Amino acid sequence: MLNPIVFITGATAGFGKACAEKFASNGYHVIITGRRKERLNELQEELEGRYAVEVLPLEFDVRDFHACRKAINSMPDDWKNVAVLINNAGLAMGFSTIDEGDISDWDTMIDTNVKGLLYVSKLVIPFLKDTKGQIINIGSTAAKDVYPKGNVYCGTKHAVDALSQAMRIDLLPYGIKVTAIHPGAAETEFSVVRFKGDQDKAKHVYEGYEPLHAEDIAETAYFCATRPPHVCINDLVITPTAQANALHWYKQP
Ligand code: NDP
Ligand code: 8X3
Repeated sequence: MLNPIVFITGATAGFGKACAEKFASNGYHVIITGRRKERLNELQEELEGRYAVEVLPLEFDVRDFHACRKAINSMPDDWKNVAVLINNAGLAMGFSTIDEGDISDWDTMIDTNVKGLLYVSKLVIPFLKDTKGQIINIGSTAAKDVYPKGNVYCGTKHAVDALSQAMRIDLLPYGIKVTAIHPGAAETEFSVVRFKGDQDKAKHVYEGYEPLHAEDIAETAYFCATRPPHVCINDLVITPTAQANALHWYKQP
């Protein structure tokens, strides 16, 4: 496989799916992962039909280390030549003050956003050592500021920020670049998941301004992945123009 390979977690929707499209359209072979097998198969068909690249779908839950290991170990050797890992799978679950938070929502966020990112990184870093590759972690503006009712989600994204810094230090000897991209509000399935299927509440998040589109983040990830070997973009915050940070907005009434 002569073309570079990108490994994207959470490619069944939102940023991950847009990254798969962006990298495939630029000649990357793409490993797409997520729990929804049908969506993975559809995306594989779509991308292979449209671009001269190969797509490897891997169905697994990032919260389950054994499942991560089984899926990643099952990859044919050709596919282990990973140049870029995009740790994107993640979610917010629930929106309440800390005293009213739901324990299982907390577990879901911590297990997915923090432990899942660590599990996949642990398994893919050996490949990146061989390719002198790059890790792109998707954080959030919630990694930089804490907002009311954001508590545990913000905690997990602050952890992604810290882990990105830690990876950058520890992986220096291997020439592995580590980039963290911290998006503000983007209209994906994110809020539908956070509000547990309540479409009205989800829609309300994006009213009165133009949110980011998933493609904006995909473009940014692709830019970061295509800098010359001596350049590493460490940390980027990208918001809608109407959003200054996790707390300050200008919304039209
Ligand atoms: P989406 O809900 O649209 O997509 C989330 C993706 O993550 C899906 O492909 C989903 O796949 C995958 N995923 C979730 N849980 C798991 C799991 N346990 N195992 C494997 N895959 C999982 O959200 P976004 O695209 O918006 O979010 C992507 C990342 O960006 C997340 O880390 C999020 O926190 C972050 N982010 C989002 C922002 C936004 O406003 N949208 C802003 C800042 C950061 P499946 O369900 O098939 O498993
Ligand atoms: C997602 C954006 O503002 O809901 O990370 O935290 S926000």
